[in-house]
This record gives sequence, C-alpha cells and structure tokens, in this order.
Amino acid sequence: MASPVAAQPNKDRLPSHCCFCSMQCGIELVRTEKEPGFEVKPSPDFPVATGRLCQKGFHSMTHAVHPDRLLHPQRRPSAWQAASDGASDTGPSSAAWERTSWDSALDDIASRIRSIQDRYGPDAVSVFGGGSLTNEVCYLLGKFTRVALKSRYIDYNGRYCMSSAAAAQNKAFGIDRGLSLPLEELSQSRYIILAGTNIAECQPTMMPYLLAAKKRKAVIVTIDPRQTMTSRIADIHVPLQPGFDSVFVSGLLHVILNERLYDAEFVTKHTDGIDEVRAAVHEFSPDRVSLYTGIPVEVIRTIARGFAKAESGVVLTARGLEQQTNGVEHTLNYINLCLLTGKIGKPGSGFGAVTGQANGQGGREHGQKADQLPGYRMIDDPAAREHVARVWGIEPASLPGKGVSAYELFGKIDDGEIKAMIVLGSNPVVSSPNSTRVAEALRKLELLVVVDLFETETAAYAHWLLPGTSFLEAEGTLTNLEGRVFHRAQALQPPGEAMPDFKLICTLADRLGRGKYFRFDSPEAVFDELRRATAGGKADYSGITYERLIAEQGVFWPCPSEGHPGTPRMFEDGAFAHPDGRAQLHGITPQKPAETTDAQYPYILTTGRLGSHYLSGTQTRRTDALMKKAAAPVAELHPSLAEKLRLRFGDKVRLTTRRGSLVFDVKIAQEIHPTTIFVPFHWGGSLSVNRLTNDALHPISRMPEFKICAVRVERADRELYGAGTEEKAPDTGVTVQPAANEKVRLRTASESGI
Ligand SMILES: Nc1nc2c(c(=O)[nH]1)N[C@H]1C(S)=C(S)[C@@H](COP(=O)(O)OP(=O)(O)OC[C@H]3O[C@@H](n4cnc5c(=O)[nH]c(N)nc54)[C@H](O)[C@@H]3O)O[C@H]1N2
Ligand SMILES: Nc1nc2c(c(=O)[nH]1)N[C@H]1C(S)=C(S)[C@@H](COP(=O)(O)OP(=O)(O)OC[C@H]3O[C@@H](n4cnc5c(=O)[nH]c(N)nc54)[C@H](O)[C@@H]3O)O[C@H]1N2
Ligand code: SF4
Ligand SMILES: [Mo]
Repeated sequence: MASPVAAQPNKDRLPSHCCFCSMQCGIELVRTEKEPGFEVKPSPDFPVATGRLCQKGFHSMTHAVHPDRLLHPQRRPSAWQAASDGASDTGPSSAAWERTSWDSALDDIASRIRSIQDRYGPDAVSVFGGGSLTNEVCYLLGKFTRVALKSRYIDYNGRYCMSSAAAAQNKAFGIDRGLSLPLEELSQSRYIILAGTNIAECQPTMMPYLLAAKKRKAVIVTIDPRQTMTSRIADIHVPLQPGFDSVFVSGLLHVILNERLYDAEFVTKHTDGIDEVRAAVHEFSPDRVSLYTGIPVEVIRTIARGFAKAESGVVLTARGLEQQTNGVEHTLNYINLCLLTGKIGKPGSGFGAVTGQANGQGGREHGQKADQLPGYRMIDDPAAREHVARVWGIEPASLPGKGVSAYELFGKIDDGEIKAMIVLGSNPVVSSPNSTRVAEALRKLELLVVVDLFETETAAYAHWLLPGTSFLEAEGTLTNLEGRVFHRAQALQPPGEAMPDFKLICTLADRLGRGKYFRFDSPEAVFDELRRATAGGKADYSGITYERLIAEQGVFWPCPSEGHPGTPRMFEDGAFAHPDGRAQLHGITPQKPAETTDAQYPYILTTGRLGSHYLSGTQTRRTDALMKKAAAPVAELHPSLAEKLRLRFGDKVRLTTRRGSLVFDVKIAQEIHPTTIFVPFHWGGSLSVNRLTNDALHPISRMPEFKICAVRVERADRELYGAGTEEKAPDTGVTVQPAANEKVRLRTASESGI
C-alpha cells in the first residue's frame, strides 16, 4: 500500500500534479479501499485545467506504484569487469544486477569518476538530464556538473524538444518563454493558428480553451501533414507535406504585405526587419506557394486575410515544424506572422511554442543546457559567470566553458573524449535520433550511471542503476507551458531505498569532495539559491518564494521582486526583451530538409506521439489501461500508398531508411498526406522508430531532424506474395495530388541569391 508522507495535513486527499505533459494539471490522490490505497482525481483547486484530466493523467499513479520500480542501488559486476579490462563491448549486458548499499554505490561511483578524471581530465565525465525533473533538480544538475565535476559536458533531453523554439524566440523577442500569453486568454482570441501541434493528444486539457474560443466564433486553423484529433475542431485544415511550413507561411506573409494588411504602426514602433521579410517573401506569391505545396490559392488568401484582419490572434507551434534542420527558420516565419500583424502583447493575442514535458519550461532555464547558467544566463558571458560564481561561492575562472548538445555528447563518447556519463531523467537509447549509433557509443563508456524509476533501455548499457523518486515522492517546483511556476508537494513515501534526486546529487557531490557547495537540506533551500542565481537574468525567479507559490497557486516569471505580481502576458505594449526593446523580424528563405527523397527512398517518414503514451514509454508502457489503447506502434499511411503496395488486411510494412530497417503494423489513414508515413516513437528495441530517424542537427539549435527522413516502404511479407525483392524500391513518388514530392523544388539560399 502506498503511504502518504507525514507532512501532508490531510492523509485522505493528497494534492500533486500529473507527471506527464506541460499542462501540469492538478491531481489529488484520494484514499480508497482498493490497492494501492489511493486513486487519482482531478484537483478542484489548480487553476490551469481545473476539474479535468486526460487518460494519462487518470492513470498517472499506476507506474509510480508498479512492481517494476527500482528499490535499491544495483551494479553490474561482470559488465564493470569487462569495462575495466579495457573491453569495449560492455553492453547491453545480460549480466545480473547485484544489489548494493547506497554507501558503497556512491563511494564506488565517486572513486571511478576521480580515476577517470585523473586519467583524462574533468571533461571526460558528462551529465545527461531531463525536462521532467523539478526546477531544483535541473538547477542542481547544472551546478553539479560545473562545480562538483568541473566538466563542461552537460545537456539534456529538452535539446530534442524546445531548442529550435528557444533559438527562434530568442532571436525574435530576445527571450524564450513558451507562451507569451496565459491560457485563459486563448479563449478570448478571434483567430488561432495551430501549426505542427497536436493539442488534442498532447495537451488534451488545453482543448476546452480552444473550444471556448470557437464558441465565441473564433476561427481555428490547423497545419499538419495529418488530420489529427486537433484538426477535427478546425475551421480550415491545411494538409502540408512535412518540411513546407516556411514556404506556406511565406505565402501568407506575401498576401499580408502585398495587400497592406499588416499593422504599420506596430511594425514601425516595435520591430526591425520588415524589408528583409519583404525581400524574402517576394517570390512566394500564393500561386507559387500553391504550386509548391498543393494548397489552393484561396486557402492561402483566406487565412492571410482572416488572421491579419482579426481583432486578436494567436499562433501556436510545436515539434511538428520545430524538430527539423530548418526548425528555427520555420518558427521564425510563424513569429513574423504575429509581429507583422501586431498580434502579440495584447489581450487574446500572442505567439507560443507549446512546451512539451512536465517541466520542459523550467528545465531549459536553470543551467542544464550546454551553454547556459541559471536564469538563462549565457555561460560565455563574463558578467553572467561573475554573478553565478558569486552565488555559488567559487571563482568565475573555475567555471568551465560551454559544452555540446545532447546528441553531440554521444559523438564525444564515440570519439573517446567522454568516458563517463550520468543519465538522470531521460531514456536516450529510445528517444535519440539514429539511436543504434547512440547505443553503440554507450557501450564504449567506462562508467554509465543511470538514475531512473525503472530499468530502461538505456540502463541496459549501465554499470550502475540507481533508484530515483517519482513525481509523487519528491517535493519541488515546476514551470508549466504558460511560464507559471508552481509548487508540487510530496504526496507519498519513496518505495524501498529510492532517494530523491536532489539528495542524490548533493551526496555524490560530497563524495567528490565538493560537499560544501551542496549543503541543502530541502528542495526549498535549493530554490532559495536558485532565486539568487536567476536574479537579474532573463528567467528571473527572485521574487518567487515557496510561500507565494502555495498561497497564489503559481506565479508567472519573470518575477524580479517579492512585491512583483509576476508576468502572465509578455511584451505588453510592444516591450520586447532585446536591449533596444524592439522585436526582430527575419527574412526566411525556405531550405530543403537534410535528407530529400530519391528513387531508393521515395517517401517521407515523420514521427510523433499518441494520446495514450508518453515519450520513451518507460512509464506508460507499464500501465495496462494505456497499453490496451496502443500496445505497439503502427505506421500510418495513405490509401493510395496501400493500394500501390497491394496491402491486404493484417499485412505489415517494412520501413527502410539510410539508418536501418524495421517492420510495423499498418493503419491506412485517409487523413495523412500521401507522401508521408507517420510512426509514433514510444517503444524500444525493434519497435523503436528512432533506429530509422535522421541525426542531422540544426546548425544553431542542434535540434535533430526527428520529423523528416527519406524512407522506402515495402510490404513486409511481399516474399510470400512473390511481389518482388527487398532491394527493388516501389515506384518513385506518389501520383496522388496535392504536392507529389517530385514537383516540389525548394530553392537554396544561393540559388535565390538572397
Ligand atoms: N500523449 C502525449 N502527450 C505528450 C507527449 C507524449 O509523448 N504523449 N509528449 C510531450 C512532449 S515532451 C512534447 S514535446 C509535446 C509534443 O507535442 P506535438 O509537437 O504536438 O506532438 P508531435 O506528435 O510530435 O507532433 C505534432 C504534429 O506535427 C505534425 N508534423 C510532422 N511534420 C510536420 C511539419 O513539417 N509541419 C507541420 N506543420 N506539422 C508536422 C505531426 O503530424 C503531428 O501531428 O507533447 C507533450 N505531450
Ligand atoms: N522520433 C522521435 N524522437 C523523439 C521525439 C519525436 O517527436 N520523435 N521527441 C523528442 C522529445 S520532444 C523529447 S522531450 C524526448 C524525450 O525523451 P526521454 O528523455 O527519453 O523521455 P522520457 O521517456 O520522459 O524519459 C524520462 C526518463 O526519466 C524517468 N523519470 C521520470 N521522472 C523522473 C524523476 O523525477 N527522477 C528520475 N531520476 N527519473 C525520472 C522516466 O522513468 C524515464 O525513463 O524525446 C525526443 N525524441
Ligand atoms: S493534459 Fe497533460 S498534465 Fe494534464 S492530465 Fe493529461 S498528461 Fe497530465
Ligand atoms: Mo518534448
């Protein structure tokens, strides 16, 4: 039976928050007679989605009380032996785990870290963090890497998530906060464009805000290669082939500029760069864009005019267009749309990149990123180093410089520069692109420590596996997709010997001889230091206290003093965060994705999510009720392609990319773009679509191209039907309109001469 913690005032109703998406709906564990003694109900108090939960939320406790939970530290003696003998093939190991005490685990890990650093220098040890962790743990991971390990190498799974949106918002606005407006204002908006964001499955409790807007006659547009649950509520759905967002938006901007529908006063007063936009979109007339994308000219005109003329408007983007080697540029073009039409910083108007993970927002603010210190301070800025070093009580010169992005860490392991990694709160063997390469790199490590709730696919390569605490067992603060910081109380006792992450980090720092910098007896003590470290930074938390968070049900950052009310709406009256207070428009010249289709790989593979599963699936695959909804990934493809392949009921398809080949069940989906195949990524092993995805990275954000790669599609059992060989690719391109791929030619920057 789960047991509540002593600190809870009412032991029959324990308040907490769902652990999954960035909505961070409030929950209550309500006592029942049935095992495990509590059931999850929506919280009546938390203002974001009061009284509502989605299917994952209702089942969020199931994995936390699952018998697979790790209860004790464990090591793999024979794998270790192989590694210390210099063998490179140490994982995945079938060697049995050996249970140990925390003392011997931490002593051994510390002594191996020391030995590795003595031999190869401090940067040989790296940290891989996560966006599900509390602000306090994210902050401590960054500090631990720089102060206890003295290493430059930390990054985290949010690099795979929010990095392109962050880069774009920083370029355009000078600051990166997921949504520029609070959710309640969405329902007042008159025109809402949802691009590459499947809210109905990924942030389901946001839907009522959209439906409320619709009820007030707002127009809703969805832009997605698939008709999703979200596009069902749309007035206009734009079925775009993956990779074409910048082209399409350039068409909208062309209409807005040509027909003088932009907000000239706002643009002059608050923005720079309209001439660059004008030049860049010059040749993207609606006719041309229609030719490229197959979207009718009238649709382009209708959306452009409708959005520009609406009293208020919001554009929301998400991973659909951001997880691309052109993701920053796609996002910037959508931001252009808001800025040119003056739809930002006013009630019901704004831009938002819908944050993904529970603490996807706070997780990117407090120093888990390779180039950042807490509060979004940049690690190569002398003033920022000075400030943070003072708070930490160290010399600025002793702070390491910037490291490399999440995926590049695995490259450094492969090259032999990184010899040890601590993974806390992520499962990169399932969630990284071209994941076979990641697994191969991990095999080379001398020391891999995984701190998790479960034995993940990544743990298969670990020497040490340490039991972390779940969301129900650890107190802390998180920041939701709106930028609302809130407090999550501890509800339950940790099972077995599971140790709260903050404590584990502090204890390990102590074992490394750096304990004096990590003397925190509670998450609140960590938060108080975080407040000082972020003071004066862009993500300023200095005015936020635990007391306020509990009394006010959350506070929006920036909040620079205790008397400050917080900032629900950003850029009020056009006040942007660049030093001159102006926003920057960007002329975007659409570019091709890293991999284009050809005769061998004629289709496009895109990947994403299902409503019933979460990320690498570690948690939701352990929940029977969710597995009943989706037990395995299914490849969605268009009927025309099914016909081409002569698929019969129950057939499977083989998907082959330049990285590998896997077999999937099929769903024939009328609603998907005919050139595109969609596969969700929530499974491991031979069901893991990331064995196929492209590891090309955006040049600035270092975001991998999860959303586009070239793929060959064959009927898996074609041999049985004698329908050809594996080597022979199906015909090039699908003939179904619109936008058969071979008709589309994007110009490169040099071709267009801009
Ligand atoms: N159920 C569930 N909810 C989740 C998660 C989960 O795993 N499961 N994960 C959370 C996290 S961490 C995140 S980041 C968010 C992600 O939330 P989303 O970004 O909304 O989710 P995805 O399914 O990755 O992608 C969204 C849509 O992009 C479309 N798409 C693909 N390529 C393109 C393109 O080139 N252009 C456009 N316009 N669209 C394209 C896909 O068809 C898909 O419908 O969800 C969060 N919520
Ligand atoms: N093909 C493809 N790949 C993708 C994406 C895509 O759209 N397509 N999306 C990318 C995106 S947006 C994201 S965010 C990443 C996410 O990818 P991952 O980081 O792999 O995601 P999770 O499955 O959430 O992994 C978190 C792990 O931490 C553990 N955990 C949860 N809470 C805690 C805690 O409090 N403490 C500790 N110690 N452990 C905890 C969980 O059990 C789980 O094993 O995947 C990326 N990968
Ligand atoms: S919407 Fe997100 S936070 Fe809310 S219950 Fe569902 S998964 Fe949890
Ligand atoms: Mo994400």
